[in-house]
This record gives sequence, C-alpha cells and structure tokens, in this order.
Amino acid sequence: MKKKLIAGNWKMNGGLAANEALLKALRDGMAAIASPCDVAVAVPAPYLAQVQALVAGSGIALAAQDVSAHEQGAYTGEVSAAMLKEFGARYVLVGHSERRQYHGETDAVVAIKAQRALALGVTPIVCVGETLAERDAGETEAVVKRQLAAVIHLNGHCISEIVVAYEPVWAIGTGRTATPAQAQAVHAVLRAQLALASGHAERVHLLYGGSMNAANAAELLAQPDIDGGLVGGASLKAADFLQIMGAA
Ligand code: G2H
Repeated sequence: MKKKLIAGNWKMNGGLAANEALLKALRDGMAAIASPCDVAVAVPAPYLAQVQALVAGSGIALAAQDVSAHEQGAYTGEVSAAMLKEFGARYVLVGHSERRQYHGETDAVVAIKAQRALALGVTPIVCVGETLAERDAGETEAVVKRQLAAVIHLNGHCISEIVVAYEPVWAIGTGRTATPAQAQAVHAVLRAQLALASGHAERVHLLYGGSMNAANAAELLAQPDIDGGLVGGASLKAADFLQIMGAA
C-alpha cells in the first residue's frame, strides 16, 4: 500500500522567522513519529530558497503554490516550472480554488499548468472541487469530473504521475468539513475516472482538502480512496500538522 501524503498549503502566510520556527518544530516532531507518511509544504514563492535549505535531509518535500502556464519570457510576475525545479520543488499546486476564484483560472489554464510542471518533473497537485451552489444543485460529480477531464485530456499519457486534491470550495477555510462519506464518494468518482485513463490509477494519491484538522483527520484518512490531505490553516501550527501526520 502506498504511503499517505500530507501536504501543507501555507497560502499567503509566513515570514523568514516564522518559517524557520515552524520547520524546526516539524523536523523535531517528525523524528518522534515511527513511520512517517510523505510530507510536503507548499510555500509562497519568495520563500522557496529559504525552505529548500531548511527542509534538506528532513523528509519534508518542497512544494510551490502555483506555476506559470508559460514556459518563459515577458510574463511579469509569473514563476516558471523551470524556476521551481531549480529551487528543488517536488510538487506544485495547480488549480487551487482560490486561483480559480480570484485569478480566473479556467480548466484549460489549469491543464496547461499541470503540463508545464510534468514536463520539468515537478508533480502537479491538481485541485478540484465544487462550490456550495453546485453541490446544492446536485452537480458535484459533473463539476469535479469536468475539472479533472481537462487535465487528463491534455496530459493523458502521464496521468499516473499527478496528485489530485479534492477540495470542496464550501469547506475551505470555513471550519466546515466534508463528512468522511461525502469525501469518499467524490474520491471514488475521481479514482474511477482516472482508471478509465490509466492502468495505474491506484498509484495516484487522491488528497482531501478543506478544513482538515487534528480532530477530523483520522476519520477522513481512514477512507479507502483518501490517500492523504491538503491542509491549509492547520498546517501553520506545528502541533496540529504533526497530529495530522500521526493520523496518516
Ligand atoms: C483548502 C485547504 C488547503 P484549509 O484550501 O488547501 O485550506 O485547510 O484552511 O481549509
């Protein structure tokens, strides 16, 4: 059975001193976990170099929160997949709902971003998820399938090399978590969709995200198709993040 993956998403939080303190606490705490799961932290781009140095030899993988859809050139403010690679990023989030919502990222743009990352050997963590209105309208399955289909369509041959994170938008940062049954139901849909595209769908980590915390992680992570978590707020507190790792 594959190891679970617990990825922290710091979002636009952190600072040089705070990052150092958090990572020191995580390193110390992880040393006490008998068989740790796979762990990553997705940090703001300016801190990639700092965190690359701080996680060296720790078992914590470095992740970025976004990547440009362009390879290089006149795209002010953008960060390319090659740049992420150069700073040791193992993963990059693509299509987080906050990017879709506040930056107008479409399914097509998300698919290109995943392609850019894959081309450089950086694993994209492709985020999908429905809004509350879409859930209430009974559209959850159609929405997540459409979002994942765009990535499969463009990256079909290497689809077993992606990570998928199901993050219901209504559960993000709200304290409202999908029940384990609700999350599992969507994860099963995503697994089946991946299986149609690849003989290696079982290899793909399917993460749950949306107000995962120390109290609810164990039950969510016990679901058969939940292979880990994408953790926002709780990843900023070492004790909570370590407890989530312990539950994985
Ligand atoms: C969802 C999640 C991490 P939080 O965005 O990506 O954040 O755990 O704060 O809901």
